[in-house]
Amino acid sequence: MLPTLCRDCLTHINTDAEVCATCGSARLVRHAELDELDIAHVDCDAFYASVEKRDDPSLRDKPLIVGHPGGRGVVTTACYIARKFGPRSAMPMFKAMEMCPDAVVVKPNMAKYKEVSQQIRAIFHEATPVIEPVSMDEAYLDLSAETRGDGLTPAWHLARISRRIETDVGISVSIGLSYNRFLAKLASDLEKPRGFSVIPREGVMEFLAPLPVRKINGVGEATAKKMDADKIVTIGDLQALPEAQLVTRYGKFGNRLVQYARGDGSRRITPSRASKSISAENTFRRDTSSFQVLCEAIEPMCETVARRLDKSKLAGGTVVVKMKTGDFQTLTRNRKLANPTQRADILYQSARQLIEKEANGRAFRLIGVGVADLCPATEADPPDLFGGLE
Ligand code: TTP
Ligand code: MG
Repeated sequence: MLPTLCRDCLTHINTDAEVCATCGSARLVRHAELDELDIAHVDCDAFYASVEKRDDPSLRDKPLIVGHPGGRGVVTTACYIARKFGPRSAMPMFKAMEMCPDAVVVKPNMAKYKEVSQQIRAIFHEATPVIEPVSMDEAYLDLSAETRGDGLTPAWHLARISRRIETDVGISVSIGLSYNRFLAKLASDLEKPRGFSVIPREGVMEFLAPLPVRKINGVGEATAKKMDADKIVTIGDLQALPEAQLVTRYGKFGNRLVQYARGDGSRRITPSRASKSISAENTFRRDTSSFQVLCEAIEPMCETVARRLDKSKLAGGTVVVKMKTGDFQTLTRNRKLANPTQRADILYQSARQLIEKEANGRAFRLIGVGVADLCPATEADPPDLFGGLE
């Protein structure tokens, strides 16, 4: 019996049945390696168009193109109904309209897509802190046990993400699950829309062999043309060529192509640094100007921040102190650390120095400590700094 998960009710199924005994759904993911694979890529389906359809249900069953109509405009995206007639992203609008004259055209609304993107990211964060957004509508997720710290499987989290995005945000995503980034990204594109594809370790070269080389992330139009000329059409064609030949012809990318063709690639997911911070703060019962009281207040906050960093497998590269004066002015002071840290004592020492400069007799009603410039915990607190004792 192969590990199987129902994508609709999130039940792990212990039979070979074709439908879920709990909810009757046939949307099952079944694979021998399902519970071992932990690197995922999630990509929204026809992102801009899906958001527009969500907000105007009269568009739901119509071919929809998002872009600036007329003139020299190009298609930003086409919904899956319109795609049947040929329109694609980056195609001149006039050409798309020739192919699909009945298409409804809606202008892009970037502010709205950005908001949706943030909502989606918050849903990813419920599964793992190790998320690397690639663009507004796609991200890599590291769902290895060390990053999650719960007993649930990566596939369960992914099915839940997909279900939550459908119910709470109102659009759909496609999921790729594998053991490295390259394969996860490739997988998410295999069954669009509403897909959930798994690329296993076992037999990976055979799996990849029939796929077109254009499926490889990084093979753009120019490289694809060059490959056409070299009669490299499928990943199998790449597998058959000697590495030296590919390197001579495609430079450094040739090495990567060789790796990809074998199913090798990086697993490293780097959480976005700028978009997140972790902090704690407290309002005093009575305003205080005492440096000592301020420092005593931040000590437990540094512990809290350190604990949350540890739990999220992240480290902070910059310490941030926030202070609000009795007359409601907010001061924010930053200090970049020599190395990203997870340690409460290092946070405390830096925060203390920042506070010292501000505690010049003014009374404060609130103080907070946080970290920004987040990065993976593996980059934190190099042990040699502490004589190998840490
Ligand atoms: P994509 O994920 O490439 O495309 P998509 O989400 O529309 O469709 P798919 O189901 O194939 O993933 O890009 C995300 C959004 O980025 C897309 O909705 C519109 C925008 N975009 C452009 O503005 N120009 C482009 O050339 C592309 C490719 C995308
Ligand atoms: Mg997309």
